[in-house]
Amino acid sequence: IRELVDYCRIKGRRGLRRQYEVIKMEPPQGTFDVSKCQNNLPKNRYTDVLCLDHSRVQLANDSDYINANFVDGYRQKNAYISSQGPLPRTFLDFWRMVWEQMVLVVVMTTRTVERQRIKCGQYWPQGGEEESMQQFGKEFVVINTGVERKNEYIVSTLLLQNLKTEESRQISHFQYVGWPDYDVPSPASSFLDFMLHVRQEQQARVLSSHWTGHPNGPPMVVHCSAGIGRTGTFITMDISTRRLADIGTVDIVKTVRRIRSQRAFSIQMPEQFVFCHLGLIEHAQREGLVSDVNLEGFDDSSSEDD
Ligand code: PTR
Ligand code: PTR
Repeated sequence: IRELVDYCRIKGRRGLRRQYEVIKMEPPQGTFDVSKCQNNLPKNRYTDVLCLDHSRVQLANDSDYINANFVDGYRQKNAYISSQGPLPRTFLDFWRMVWEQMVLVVVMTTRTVERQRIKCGQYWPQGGEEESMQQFGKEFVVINTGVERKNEYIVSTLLLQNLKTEESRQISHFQYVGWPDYDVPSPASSFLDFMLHVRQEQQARVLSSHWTGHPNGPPMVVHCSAGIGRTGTFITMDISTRRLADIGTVDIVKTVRRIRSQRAFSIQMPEQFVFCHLGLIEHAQREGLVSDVNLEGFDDSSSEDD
């Protein structure tokens, strides 16, 4: 982690931003054919944010398309599903995906409305004085059985009932509300609390479920509006902190490239890439892995070029 601090100090904010621009220029490897099918176009929230075919999540239906990709985690295949914020016409598909992939935790890093624009549909019941139950087609009923408000995020416990099989499952829904699009979460400490809480909850849910696969459990769904900027940042941080805990080092560039190879365009803004570095350093400080961090000159415009 010392190396990361030194690296950041030498590169400076400008150097990191430039490094991100290099990554951003690399064209995605793969095709987007299914996303572009005439029938599927209305299922994409943004015409310029499509799914790579090779890693997309397929629904069990005849019409199997949803704008979501599997993304590998730290030593865990398909640890995440990165998806766009559901559209009203894809709410049912979203819950089908959650059911079929046995998802236990949903992470949402956007508000439904930001700057007077709709960023994501209200696909789950908010509970409390809002509504506590929603039905999706003839297939699912979702009941909000409890809401816990934290500093910058809200945790809801949802009961997902499958009307066809008459089974039901509990799911935790985490919504981070302090993270505007094209931006970074602030303060970083609240984001770190959020990320660690999500991780803890996933562990707890896995232990109390009948899951028999990878010890870290089924994929966690992570979405924002487009499912690339904030979602990519969350996943980069989650992978990097796990790696740091395991082997004591991080490789943010490699991690971002790998995520982008499965969910194209992940991490949208230079500042989100910078945040991955600064957030990790803050995490390491909180964990007592490093002290007296010196980032003097980080913001100087005269920082060394790449
Ligand atoms: N067409 C939009 C744009 O170009 O801005 C797509 C877009 C929207 C991309 C939101 C990223 C966005 O941010 P996030 O992935 O964090 O929701
Ligand atoms: N998403 C674009 C990109 O990263 O290429 C940039 C962009 C940023 C586009 C903001 C649109 C934006 O504004 P609004 O949120 O109002 O759509």
